[in-house]
Amino acid sequence: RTIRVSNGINQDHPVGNGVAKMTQCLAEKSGGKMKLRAFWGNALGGDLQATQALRGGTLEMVITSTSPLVGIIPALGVFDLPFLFNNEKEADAVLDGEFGKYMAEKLTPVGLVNLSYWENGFRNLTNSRKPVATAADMSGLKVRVMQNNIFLDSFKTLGANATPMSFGEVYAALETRAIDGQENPLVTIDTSKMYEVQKHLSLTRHAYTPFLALYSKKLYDALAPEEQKALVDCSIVGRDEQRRVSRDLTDKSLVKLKKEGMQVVEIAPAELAKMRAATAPVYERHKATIGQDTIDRLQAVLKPMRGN
Ligand code: KDG
Repeated sequence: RTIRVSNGINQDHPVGNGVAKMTQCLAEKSGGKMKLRAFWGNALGGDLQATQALRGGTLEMVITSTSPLVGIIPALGVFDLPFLFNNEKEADAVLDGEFGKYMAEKLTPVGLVNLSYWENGFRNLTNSRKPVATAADMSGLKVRVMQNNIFLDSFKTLGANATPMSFGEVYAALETRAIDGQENPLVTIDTSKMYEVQKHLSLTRHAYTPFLALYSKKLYDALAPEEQKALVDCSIVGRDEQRRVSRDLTDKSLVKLKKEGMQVVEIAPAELAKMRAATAPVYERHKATIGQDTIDRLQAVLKPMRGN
């Protein structure tokens, strides 16, 4: 079985490491009968388009951010809430535990099986016009965000001119100055070579996006139980490798971005606190769409970890 996997970034992104590890695992478990064939750089379409293909049963897998899928599963918007996670430990505890299972159960009714959660990561702002050290500095900046109302609301609240766009269009829009900036994890800014068209980097870590390792439910249900188990088990082997490489590469990507000439601004803690406070109302405005139960269950995981 050749399992086609769609993704929007390039093979040298940590997702490439995860896919390689998952492929090796599947070959071992299936005696070479199951393998992944990855299509990089949105070759099979953007995240939302590929996900719709899974639902139709015309594509096996996509590794996608949760953010573009909120039109299908509104509860996924919980992961777009600004400054939700403080660190990867919190993200892993939420995603790999009961809450992750609870969210995965919302995907099967819409034709999607989430094999495991991989890591897109903590997102940072880049732009071509000026250093951004405060929310006030964002005023007037035309910033691309994922096609997602919570990201739109968060960046408008911070004072930016937020513009929704699929990931595949971002590099060209930055190059032609149709937009001034965008926001993504450092490993994506690095492996998508955004340093070629972006001068300024602000280490905002304003959101943590998970990746969903999704399989078409139509196609998954047609597999033998041992094939299904191999996919889930090997997606977890891939996940652990992908997160390891992503966290190892993050610091190296920052060094590289500086070497490539990006001016890096560390946001002062007092300024980050102001950004958190400014975007706190975003939670209130979107909780009905996300669902109070979803928010409560996520907070129930975080509270004990934070000693409150
Ligand atoms: O397929 C995954 C990519 O599209 C991912 O990088 C999405 O973070 C993303 C963005 O900014 O659209």
